[in-house]
Amino acid sequence: MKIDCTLYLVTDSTPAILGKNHLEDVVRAAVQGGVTLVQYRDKLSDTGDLIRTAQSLRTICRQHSVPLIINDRVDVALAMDADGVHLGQTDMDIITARQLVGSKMIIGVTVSSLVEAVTAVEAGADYLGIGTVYTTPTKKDTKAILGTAGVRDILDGITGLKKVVPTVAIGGINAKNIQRVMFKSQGKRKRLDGVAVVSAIMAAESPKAAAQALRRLATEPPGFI
Ligand code: TZP
Ligand code: MG
Repeated sequence: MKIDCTLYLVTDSTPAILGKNHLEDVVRAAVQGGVTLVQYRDKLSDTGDLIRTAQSLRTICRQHSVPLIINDRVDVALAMDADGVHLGQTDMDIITARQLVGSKMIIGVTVSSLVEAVTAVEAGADYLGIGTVYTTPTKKDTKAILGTAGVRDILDGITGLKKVVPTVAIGGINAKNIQRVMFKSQGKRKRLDGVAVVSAIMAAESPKAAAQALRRLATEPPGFI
């Protein structure tokens, strides 16, 4: 499956982000607004609820041909036939996950250093989430704050690898800074394929309008940065 990472929505079901909204409604609005990839990230629900919610998100995503990726849980991804699974550095290792999910399922990996990025690509990751770019209340246990320069260093470091995988940046990205993150460095060097956001869409008054605006900003060359 071709992965379009331009605007990657990572969900969050905690009251601080979702408020009184329903997860399904927010995801539906976000895909209507132009999100190209969705990750169901839920650290609280038990396995049965995870599978049920993932199934209903999959129905919504498939209506818009948007792949649904499951955070952390290879078993949940397999149980409801997700399009992919997203693994952090302390989750199941990529080689074991690949043996379990086969070649068709997307495996995405979070990396916060060049060593992690090279290791993930060589182990068979299909895309990389590079972060954390900026400090964010959404995830307080972040290992490193990279800034745009740190993201740039990782992108430069993986440019020469035999396998090229799409990359997204994550962490504190919003409508104000998205173009800085996406377009700060161009030229021949590999640049990001997109950005991943949680609160910029999930906590927006109108997730659809927020997704539309972010999609436009992620694709249009900036006026200035
Ligand atoms: N991984 C690194 S930062 C982050 C994750 C899941 C949370 C990003 O949330 P937000 O609200 O887009 O800053
Ligand atoms: Mg994880």
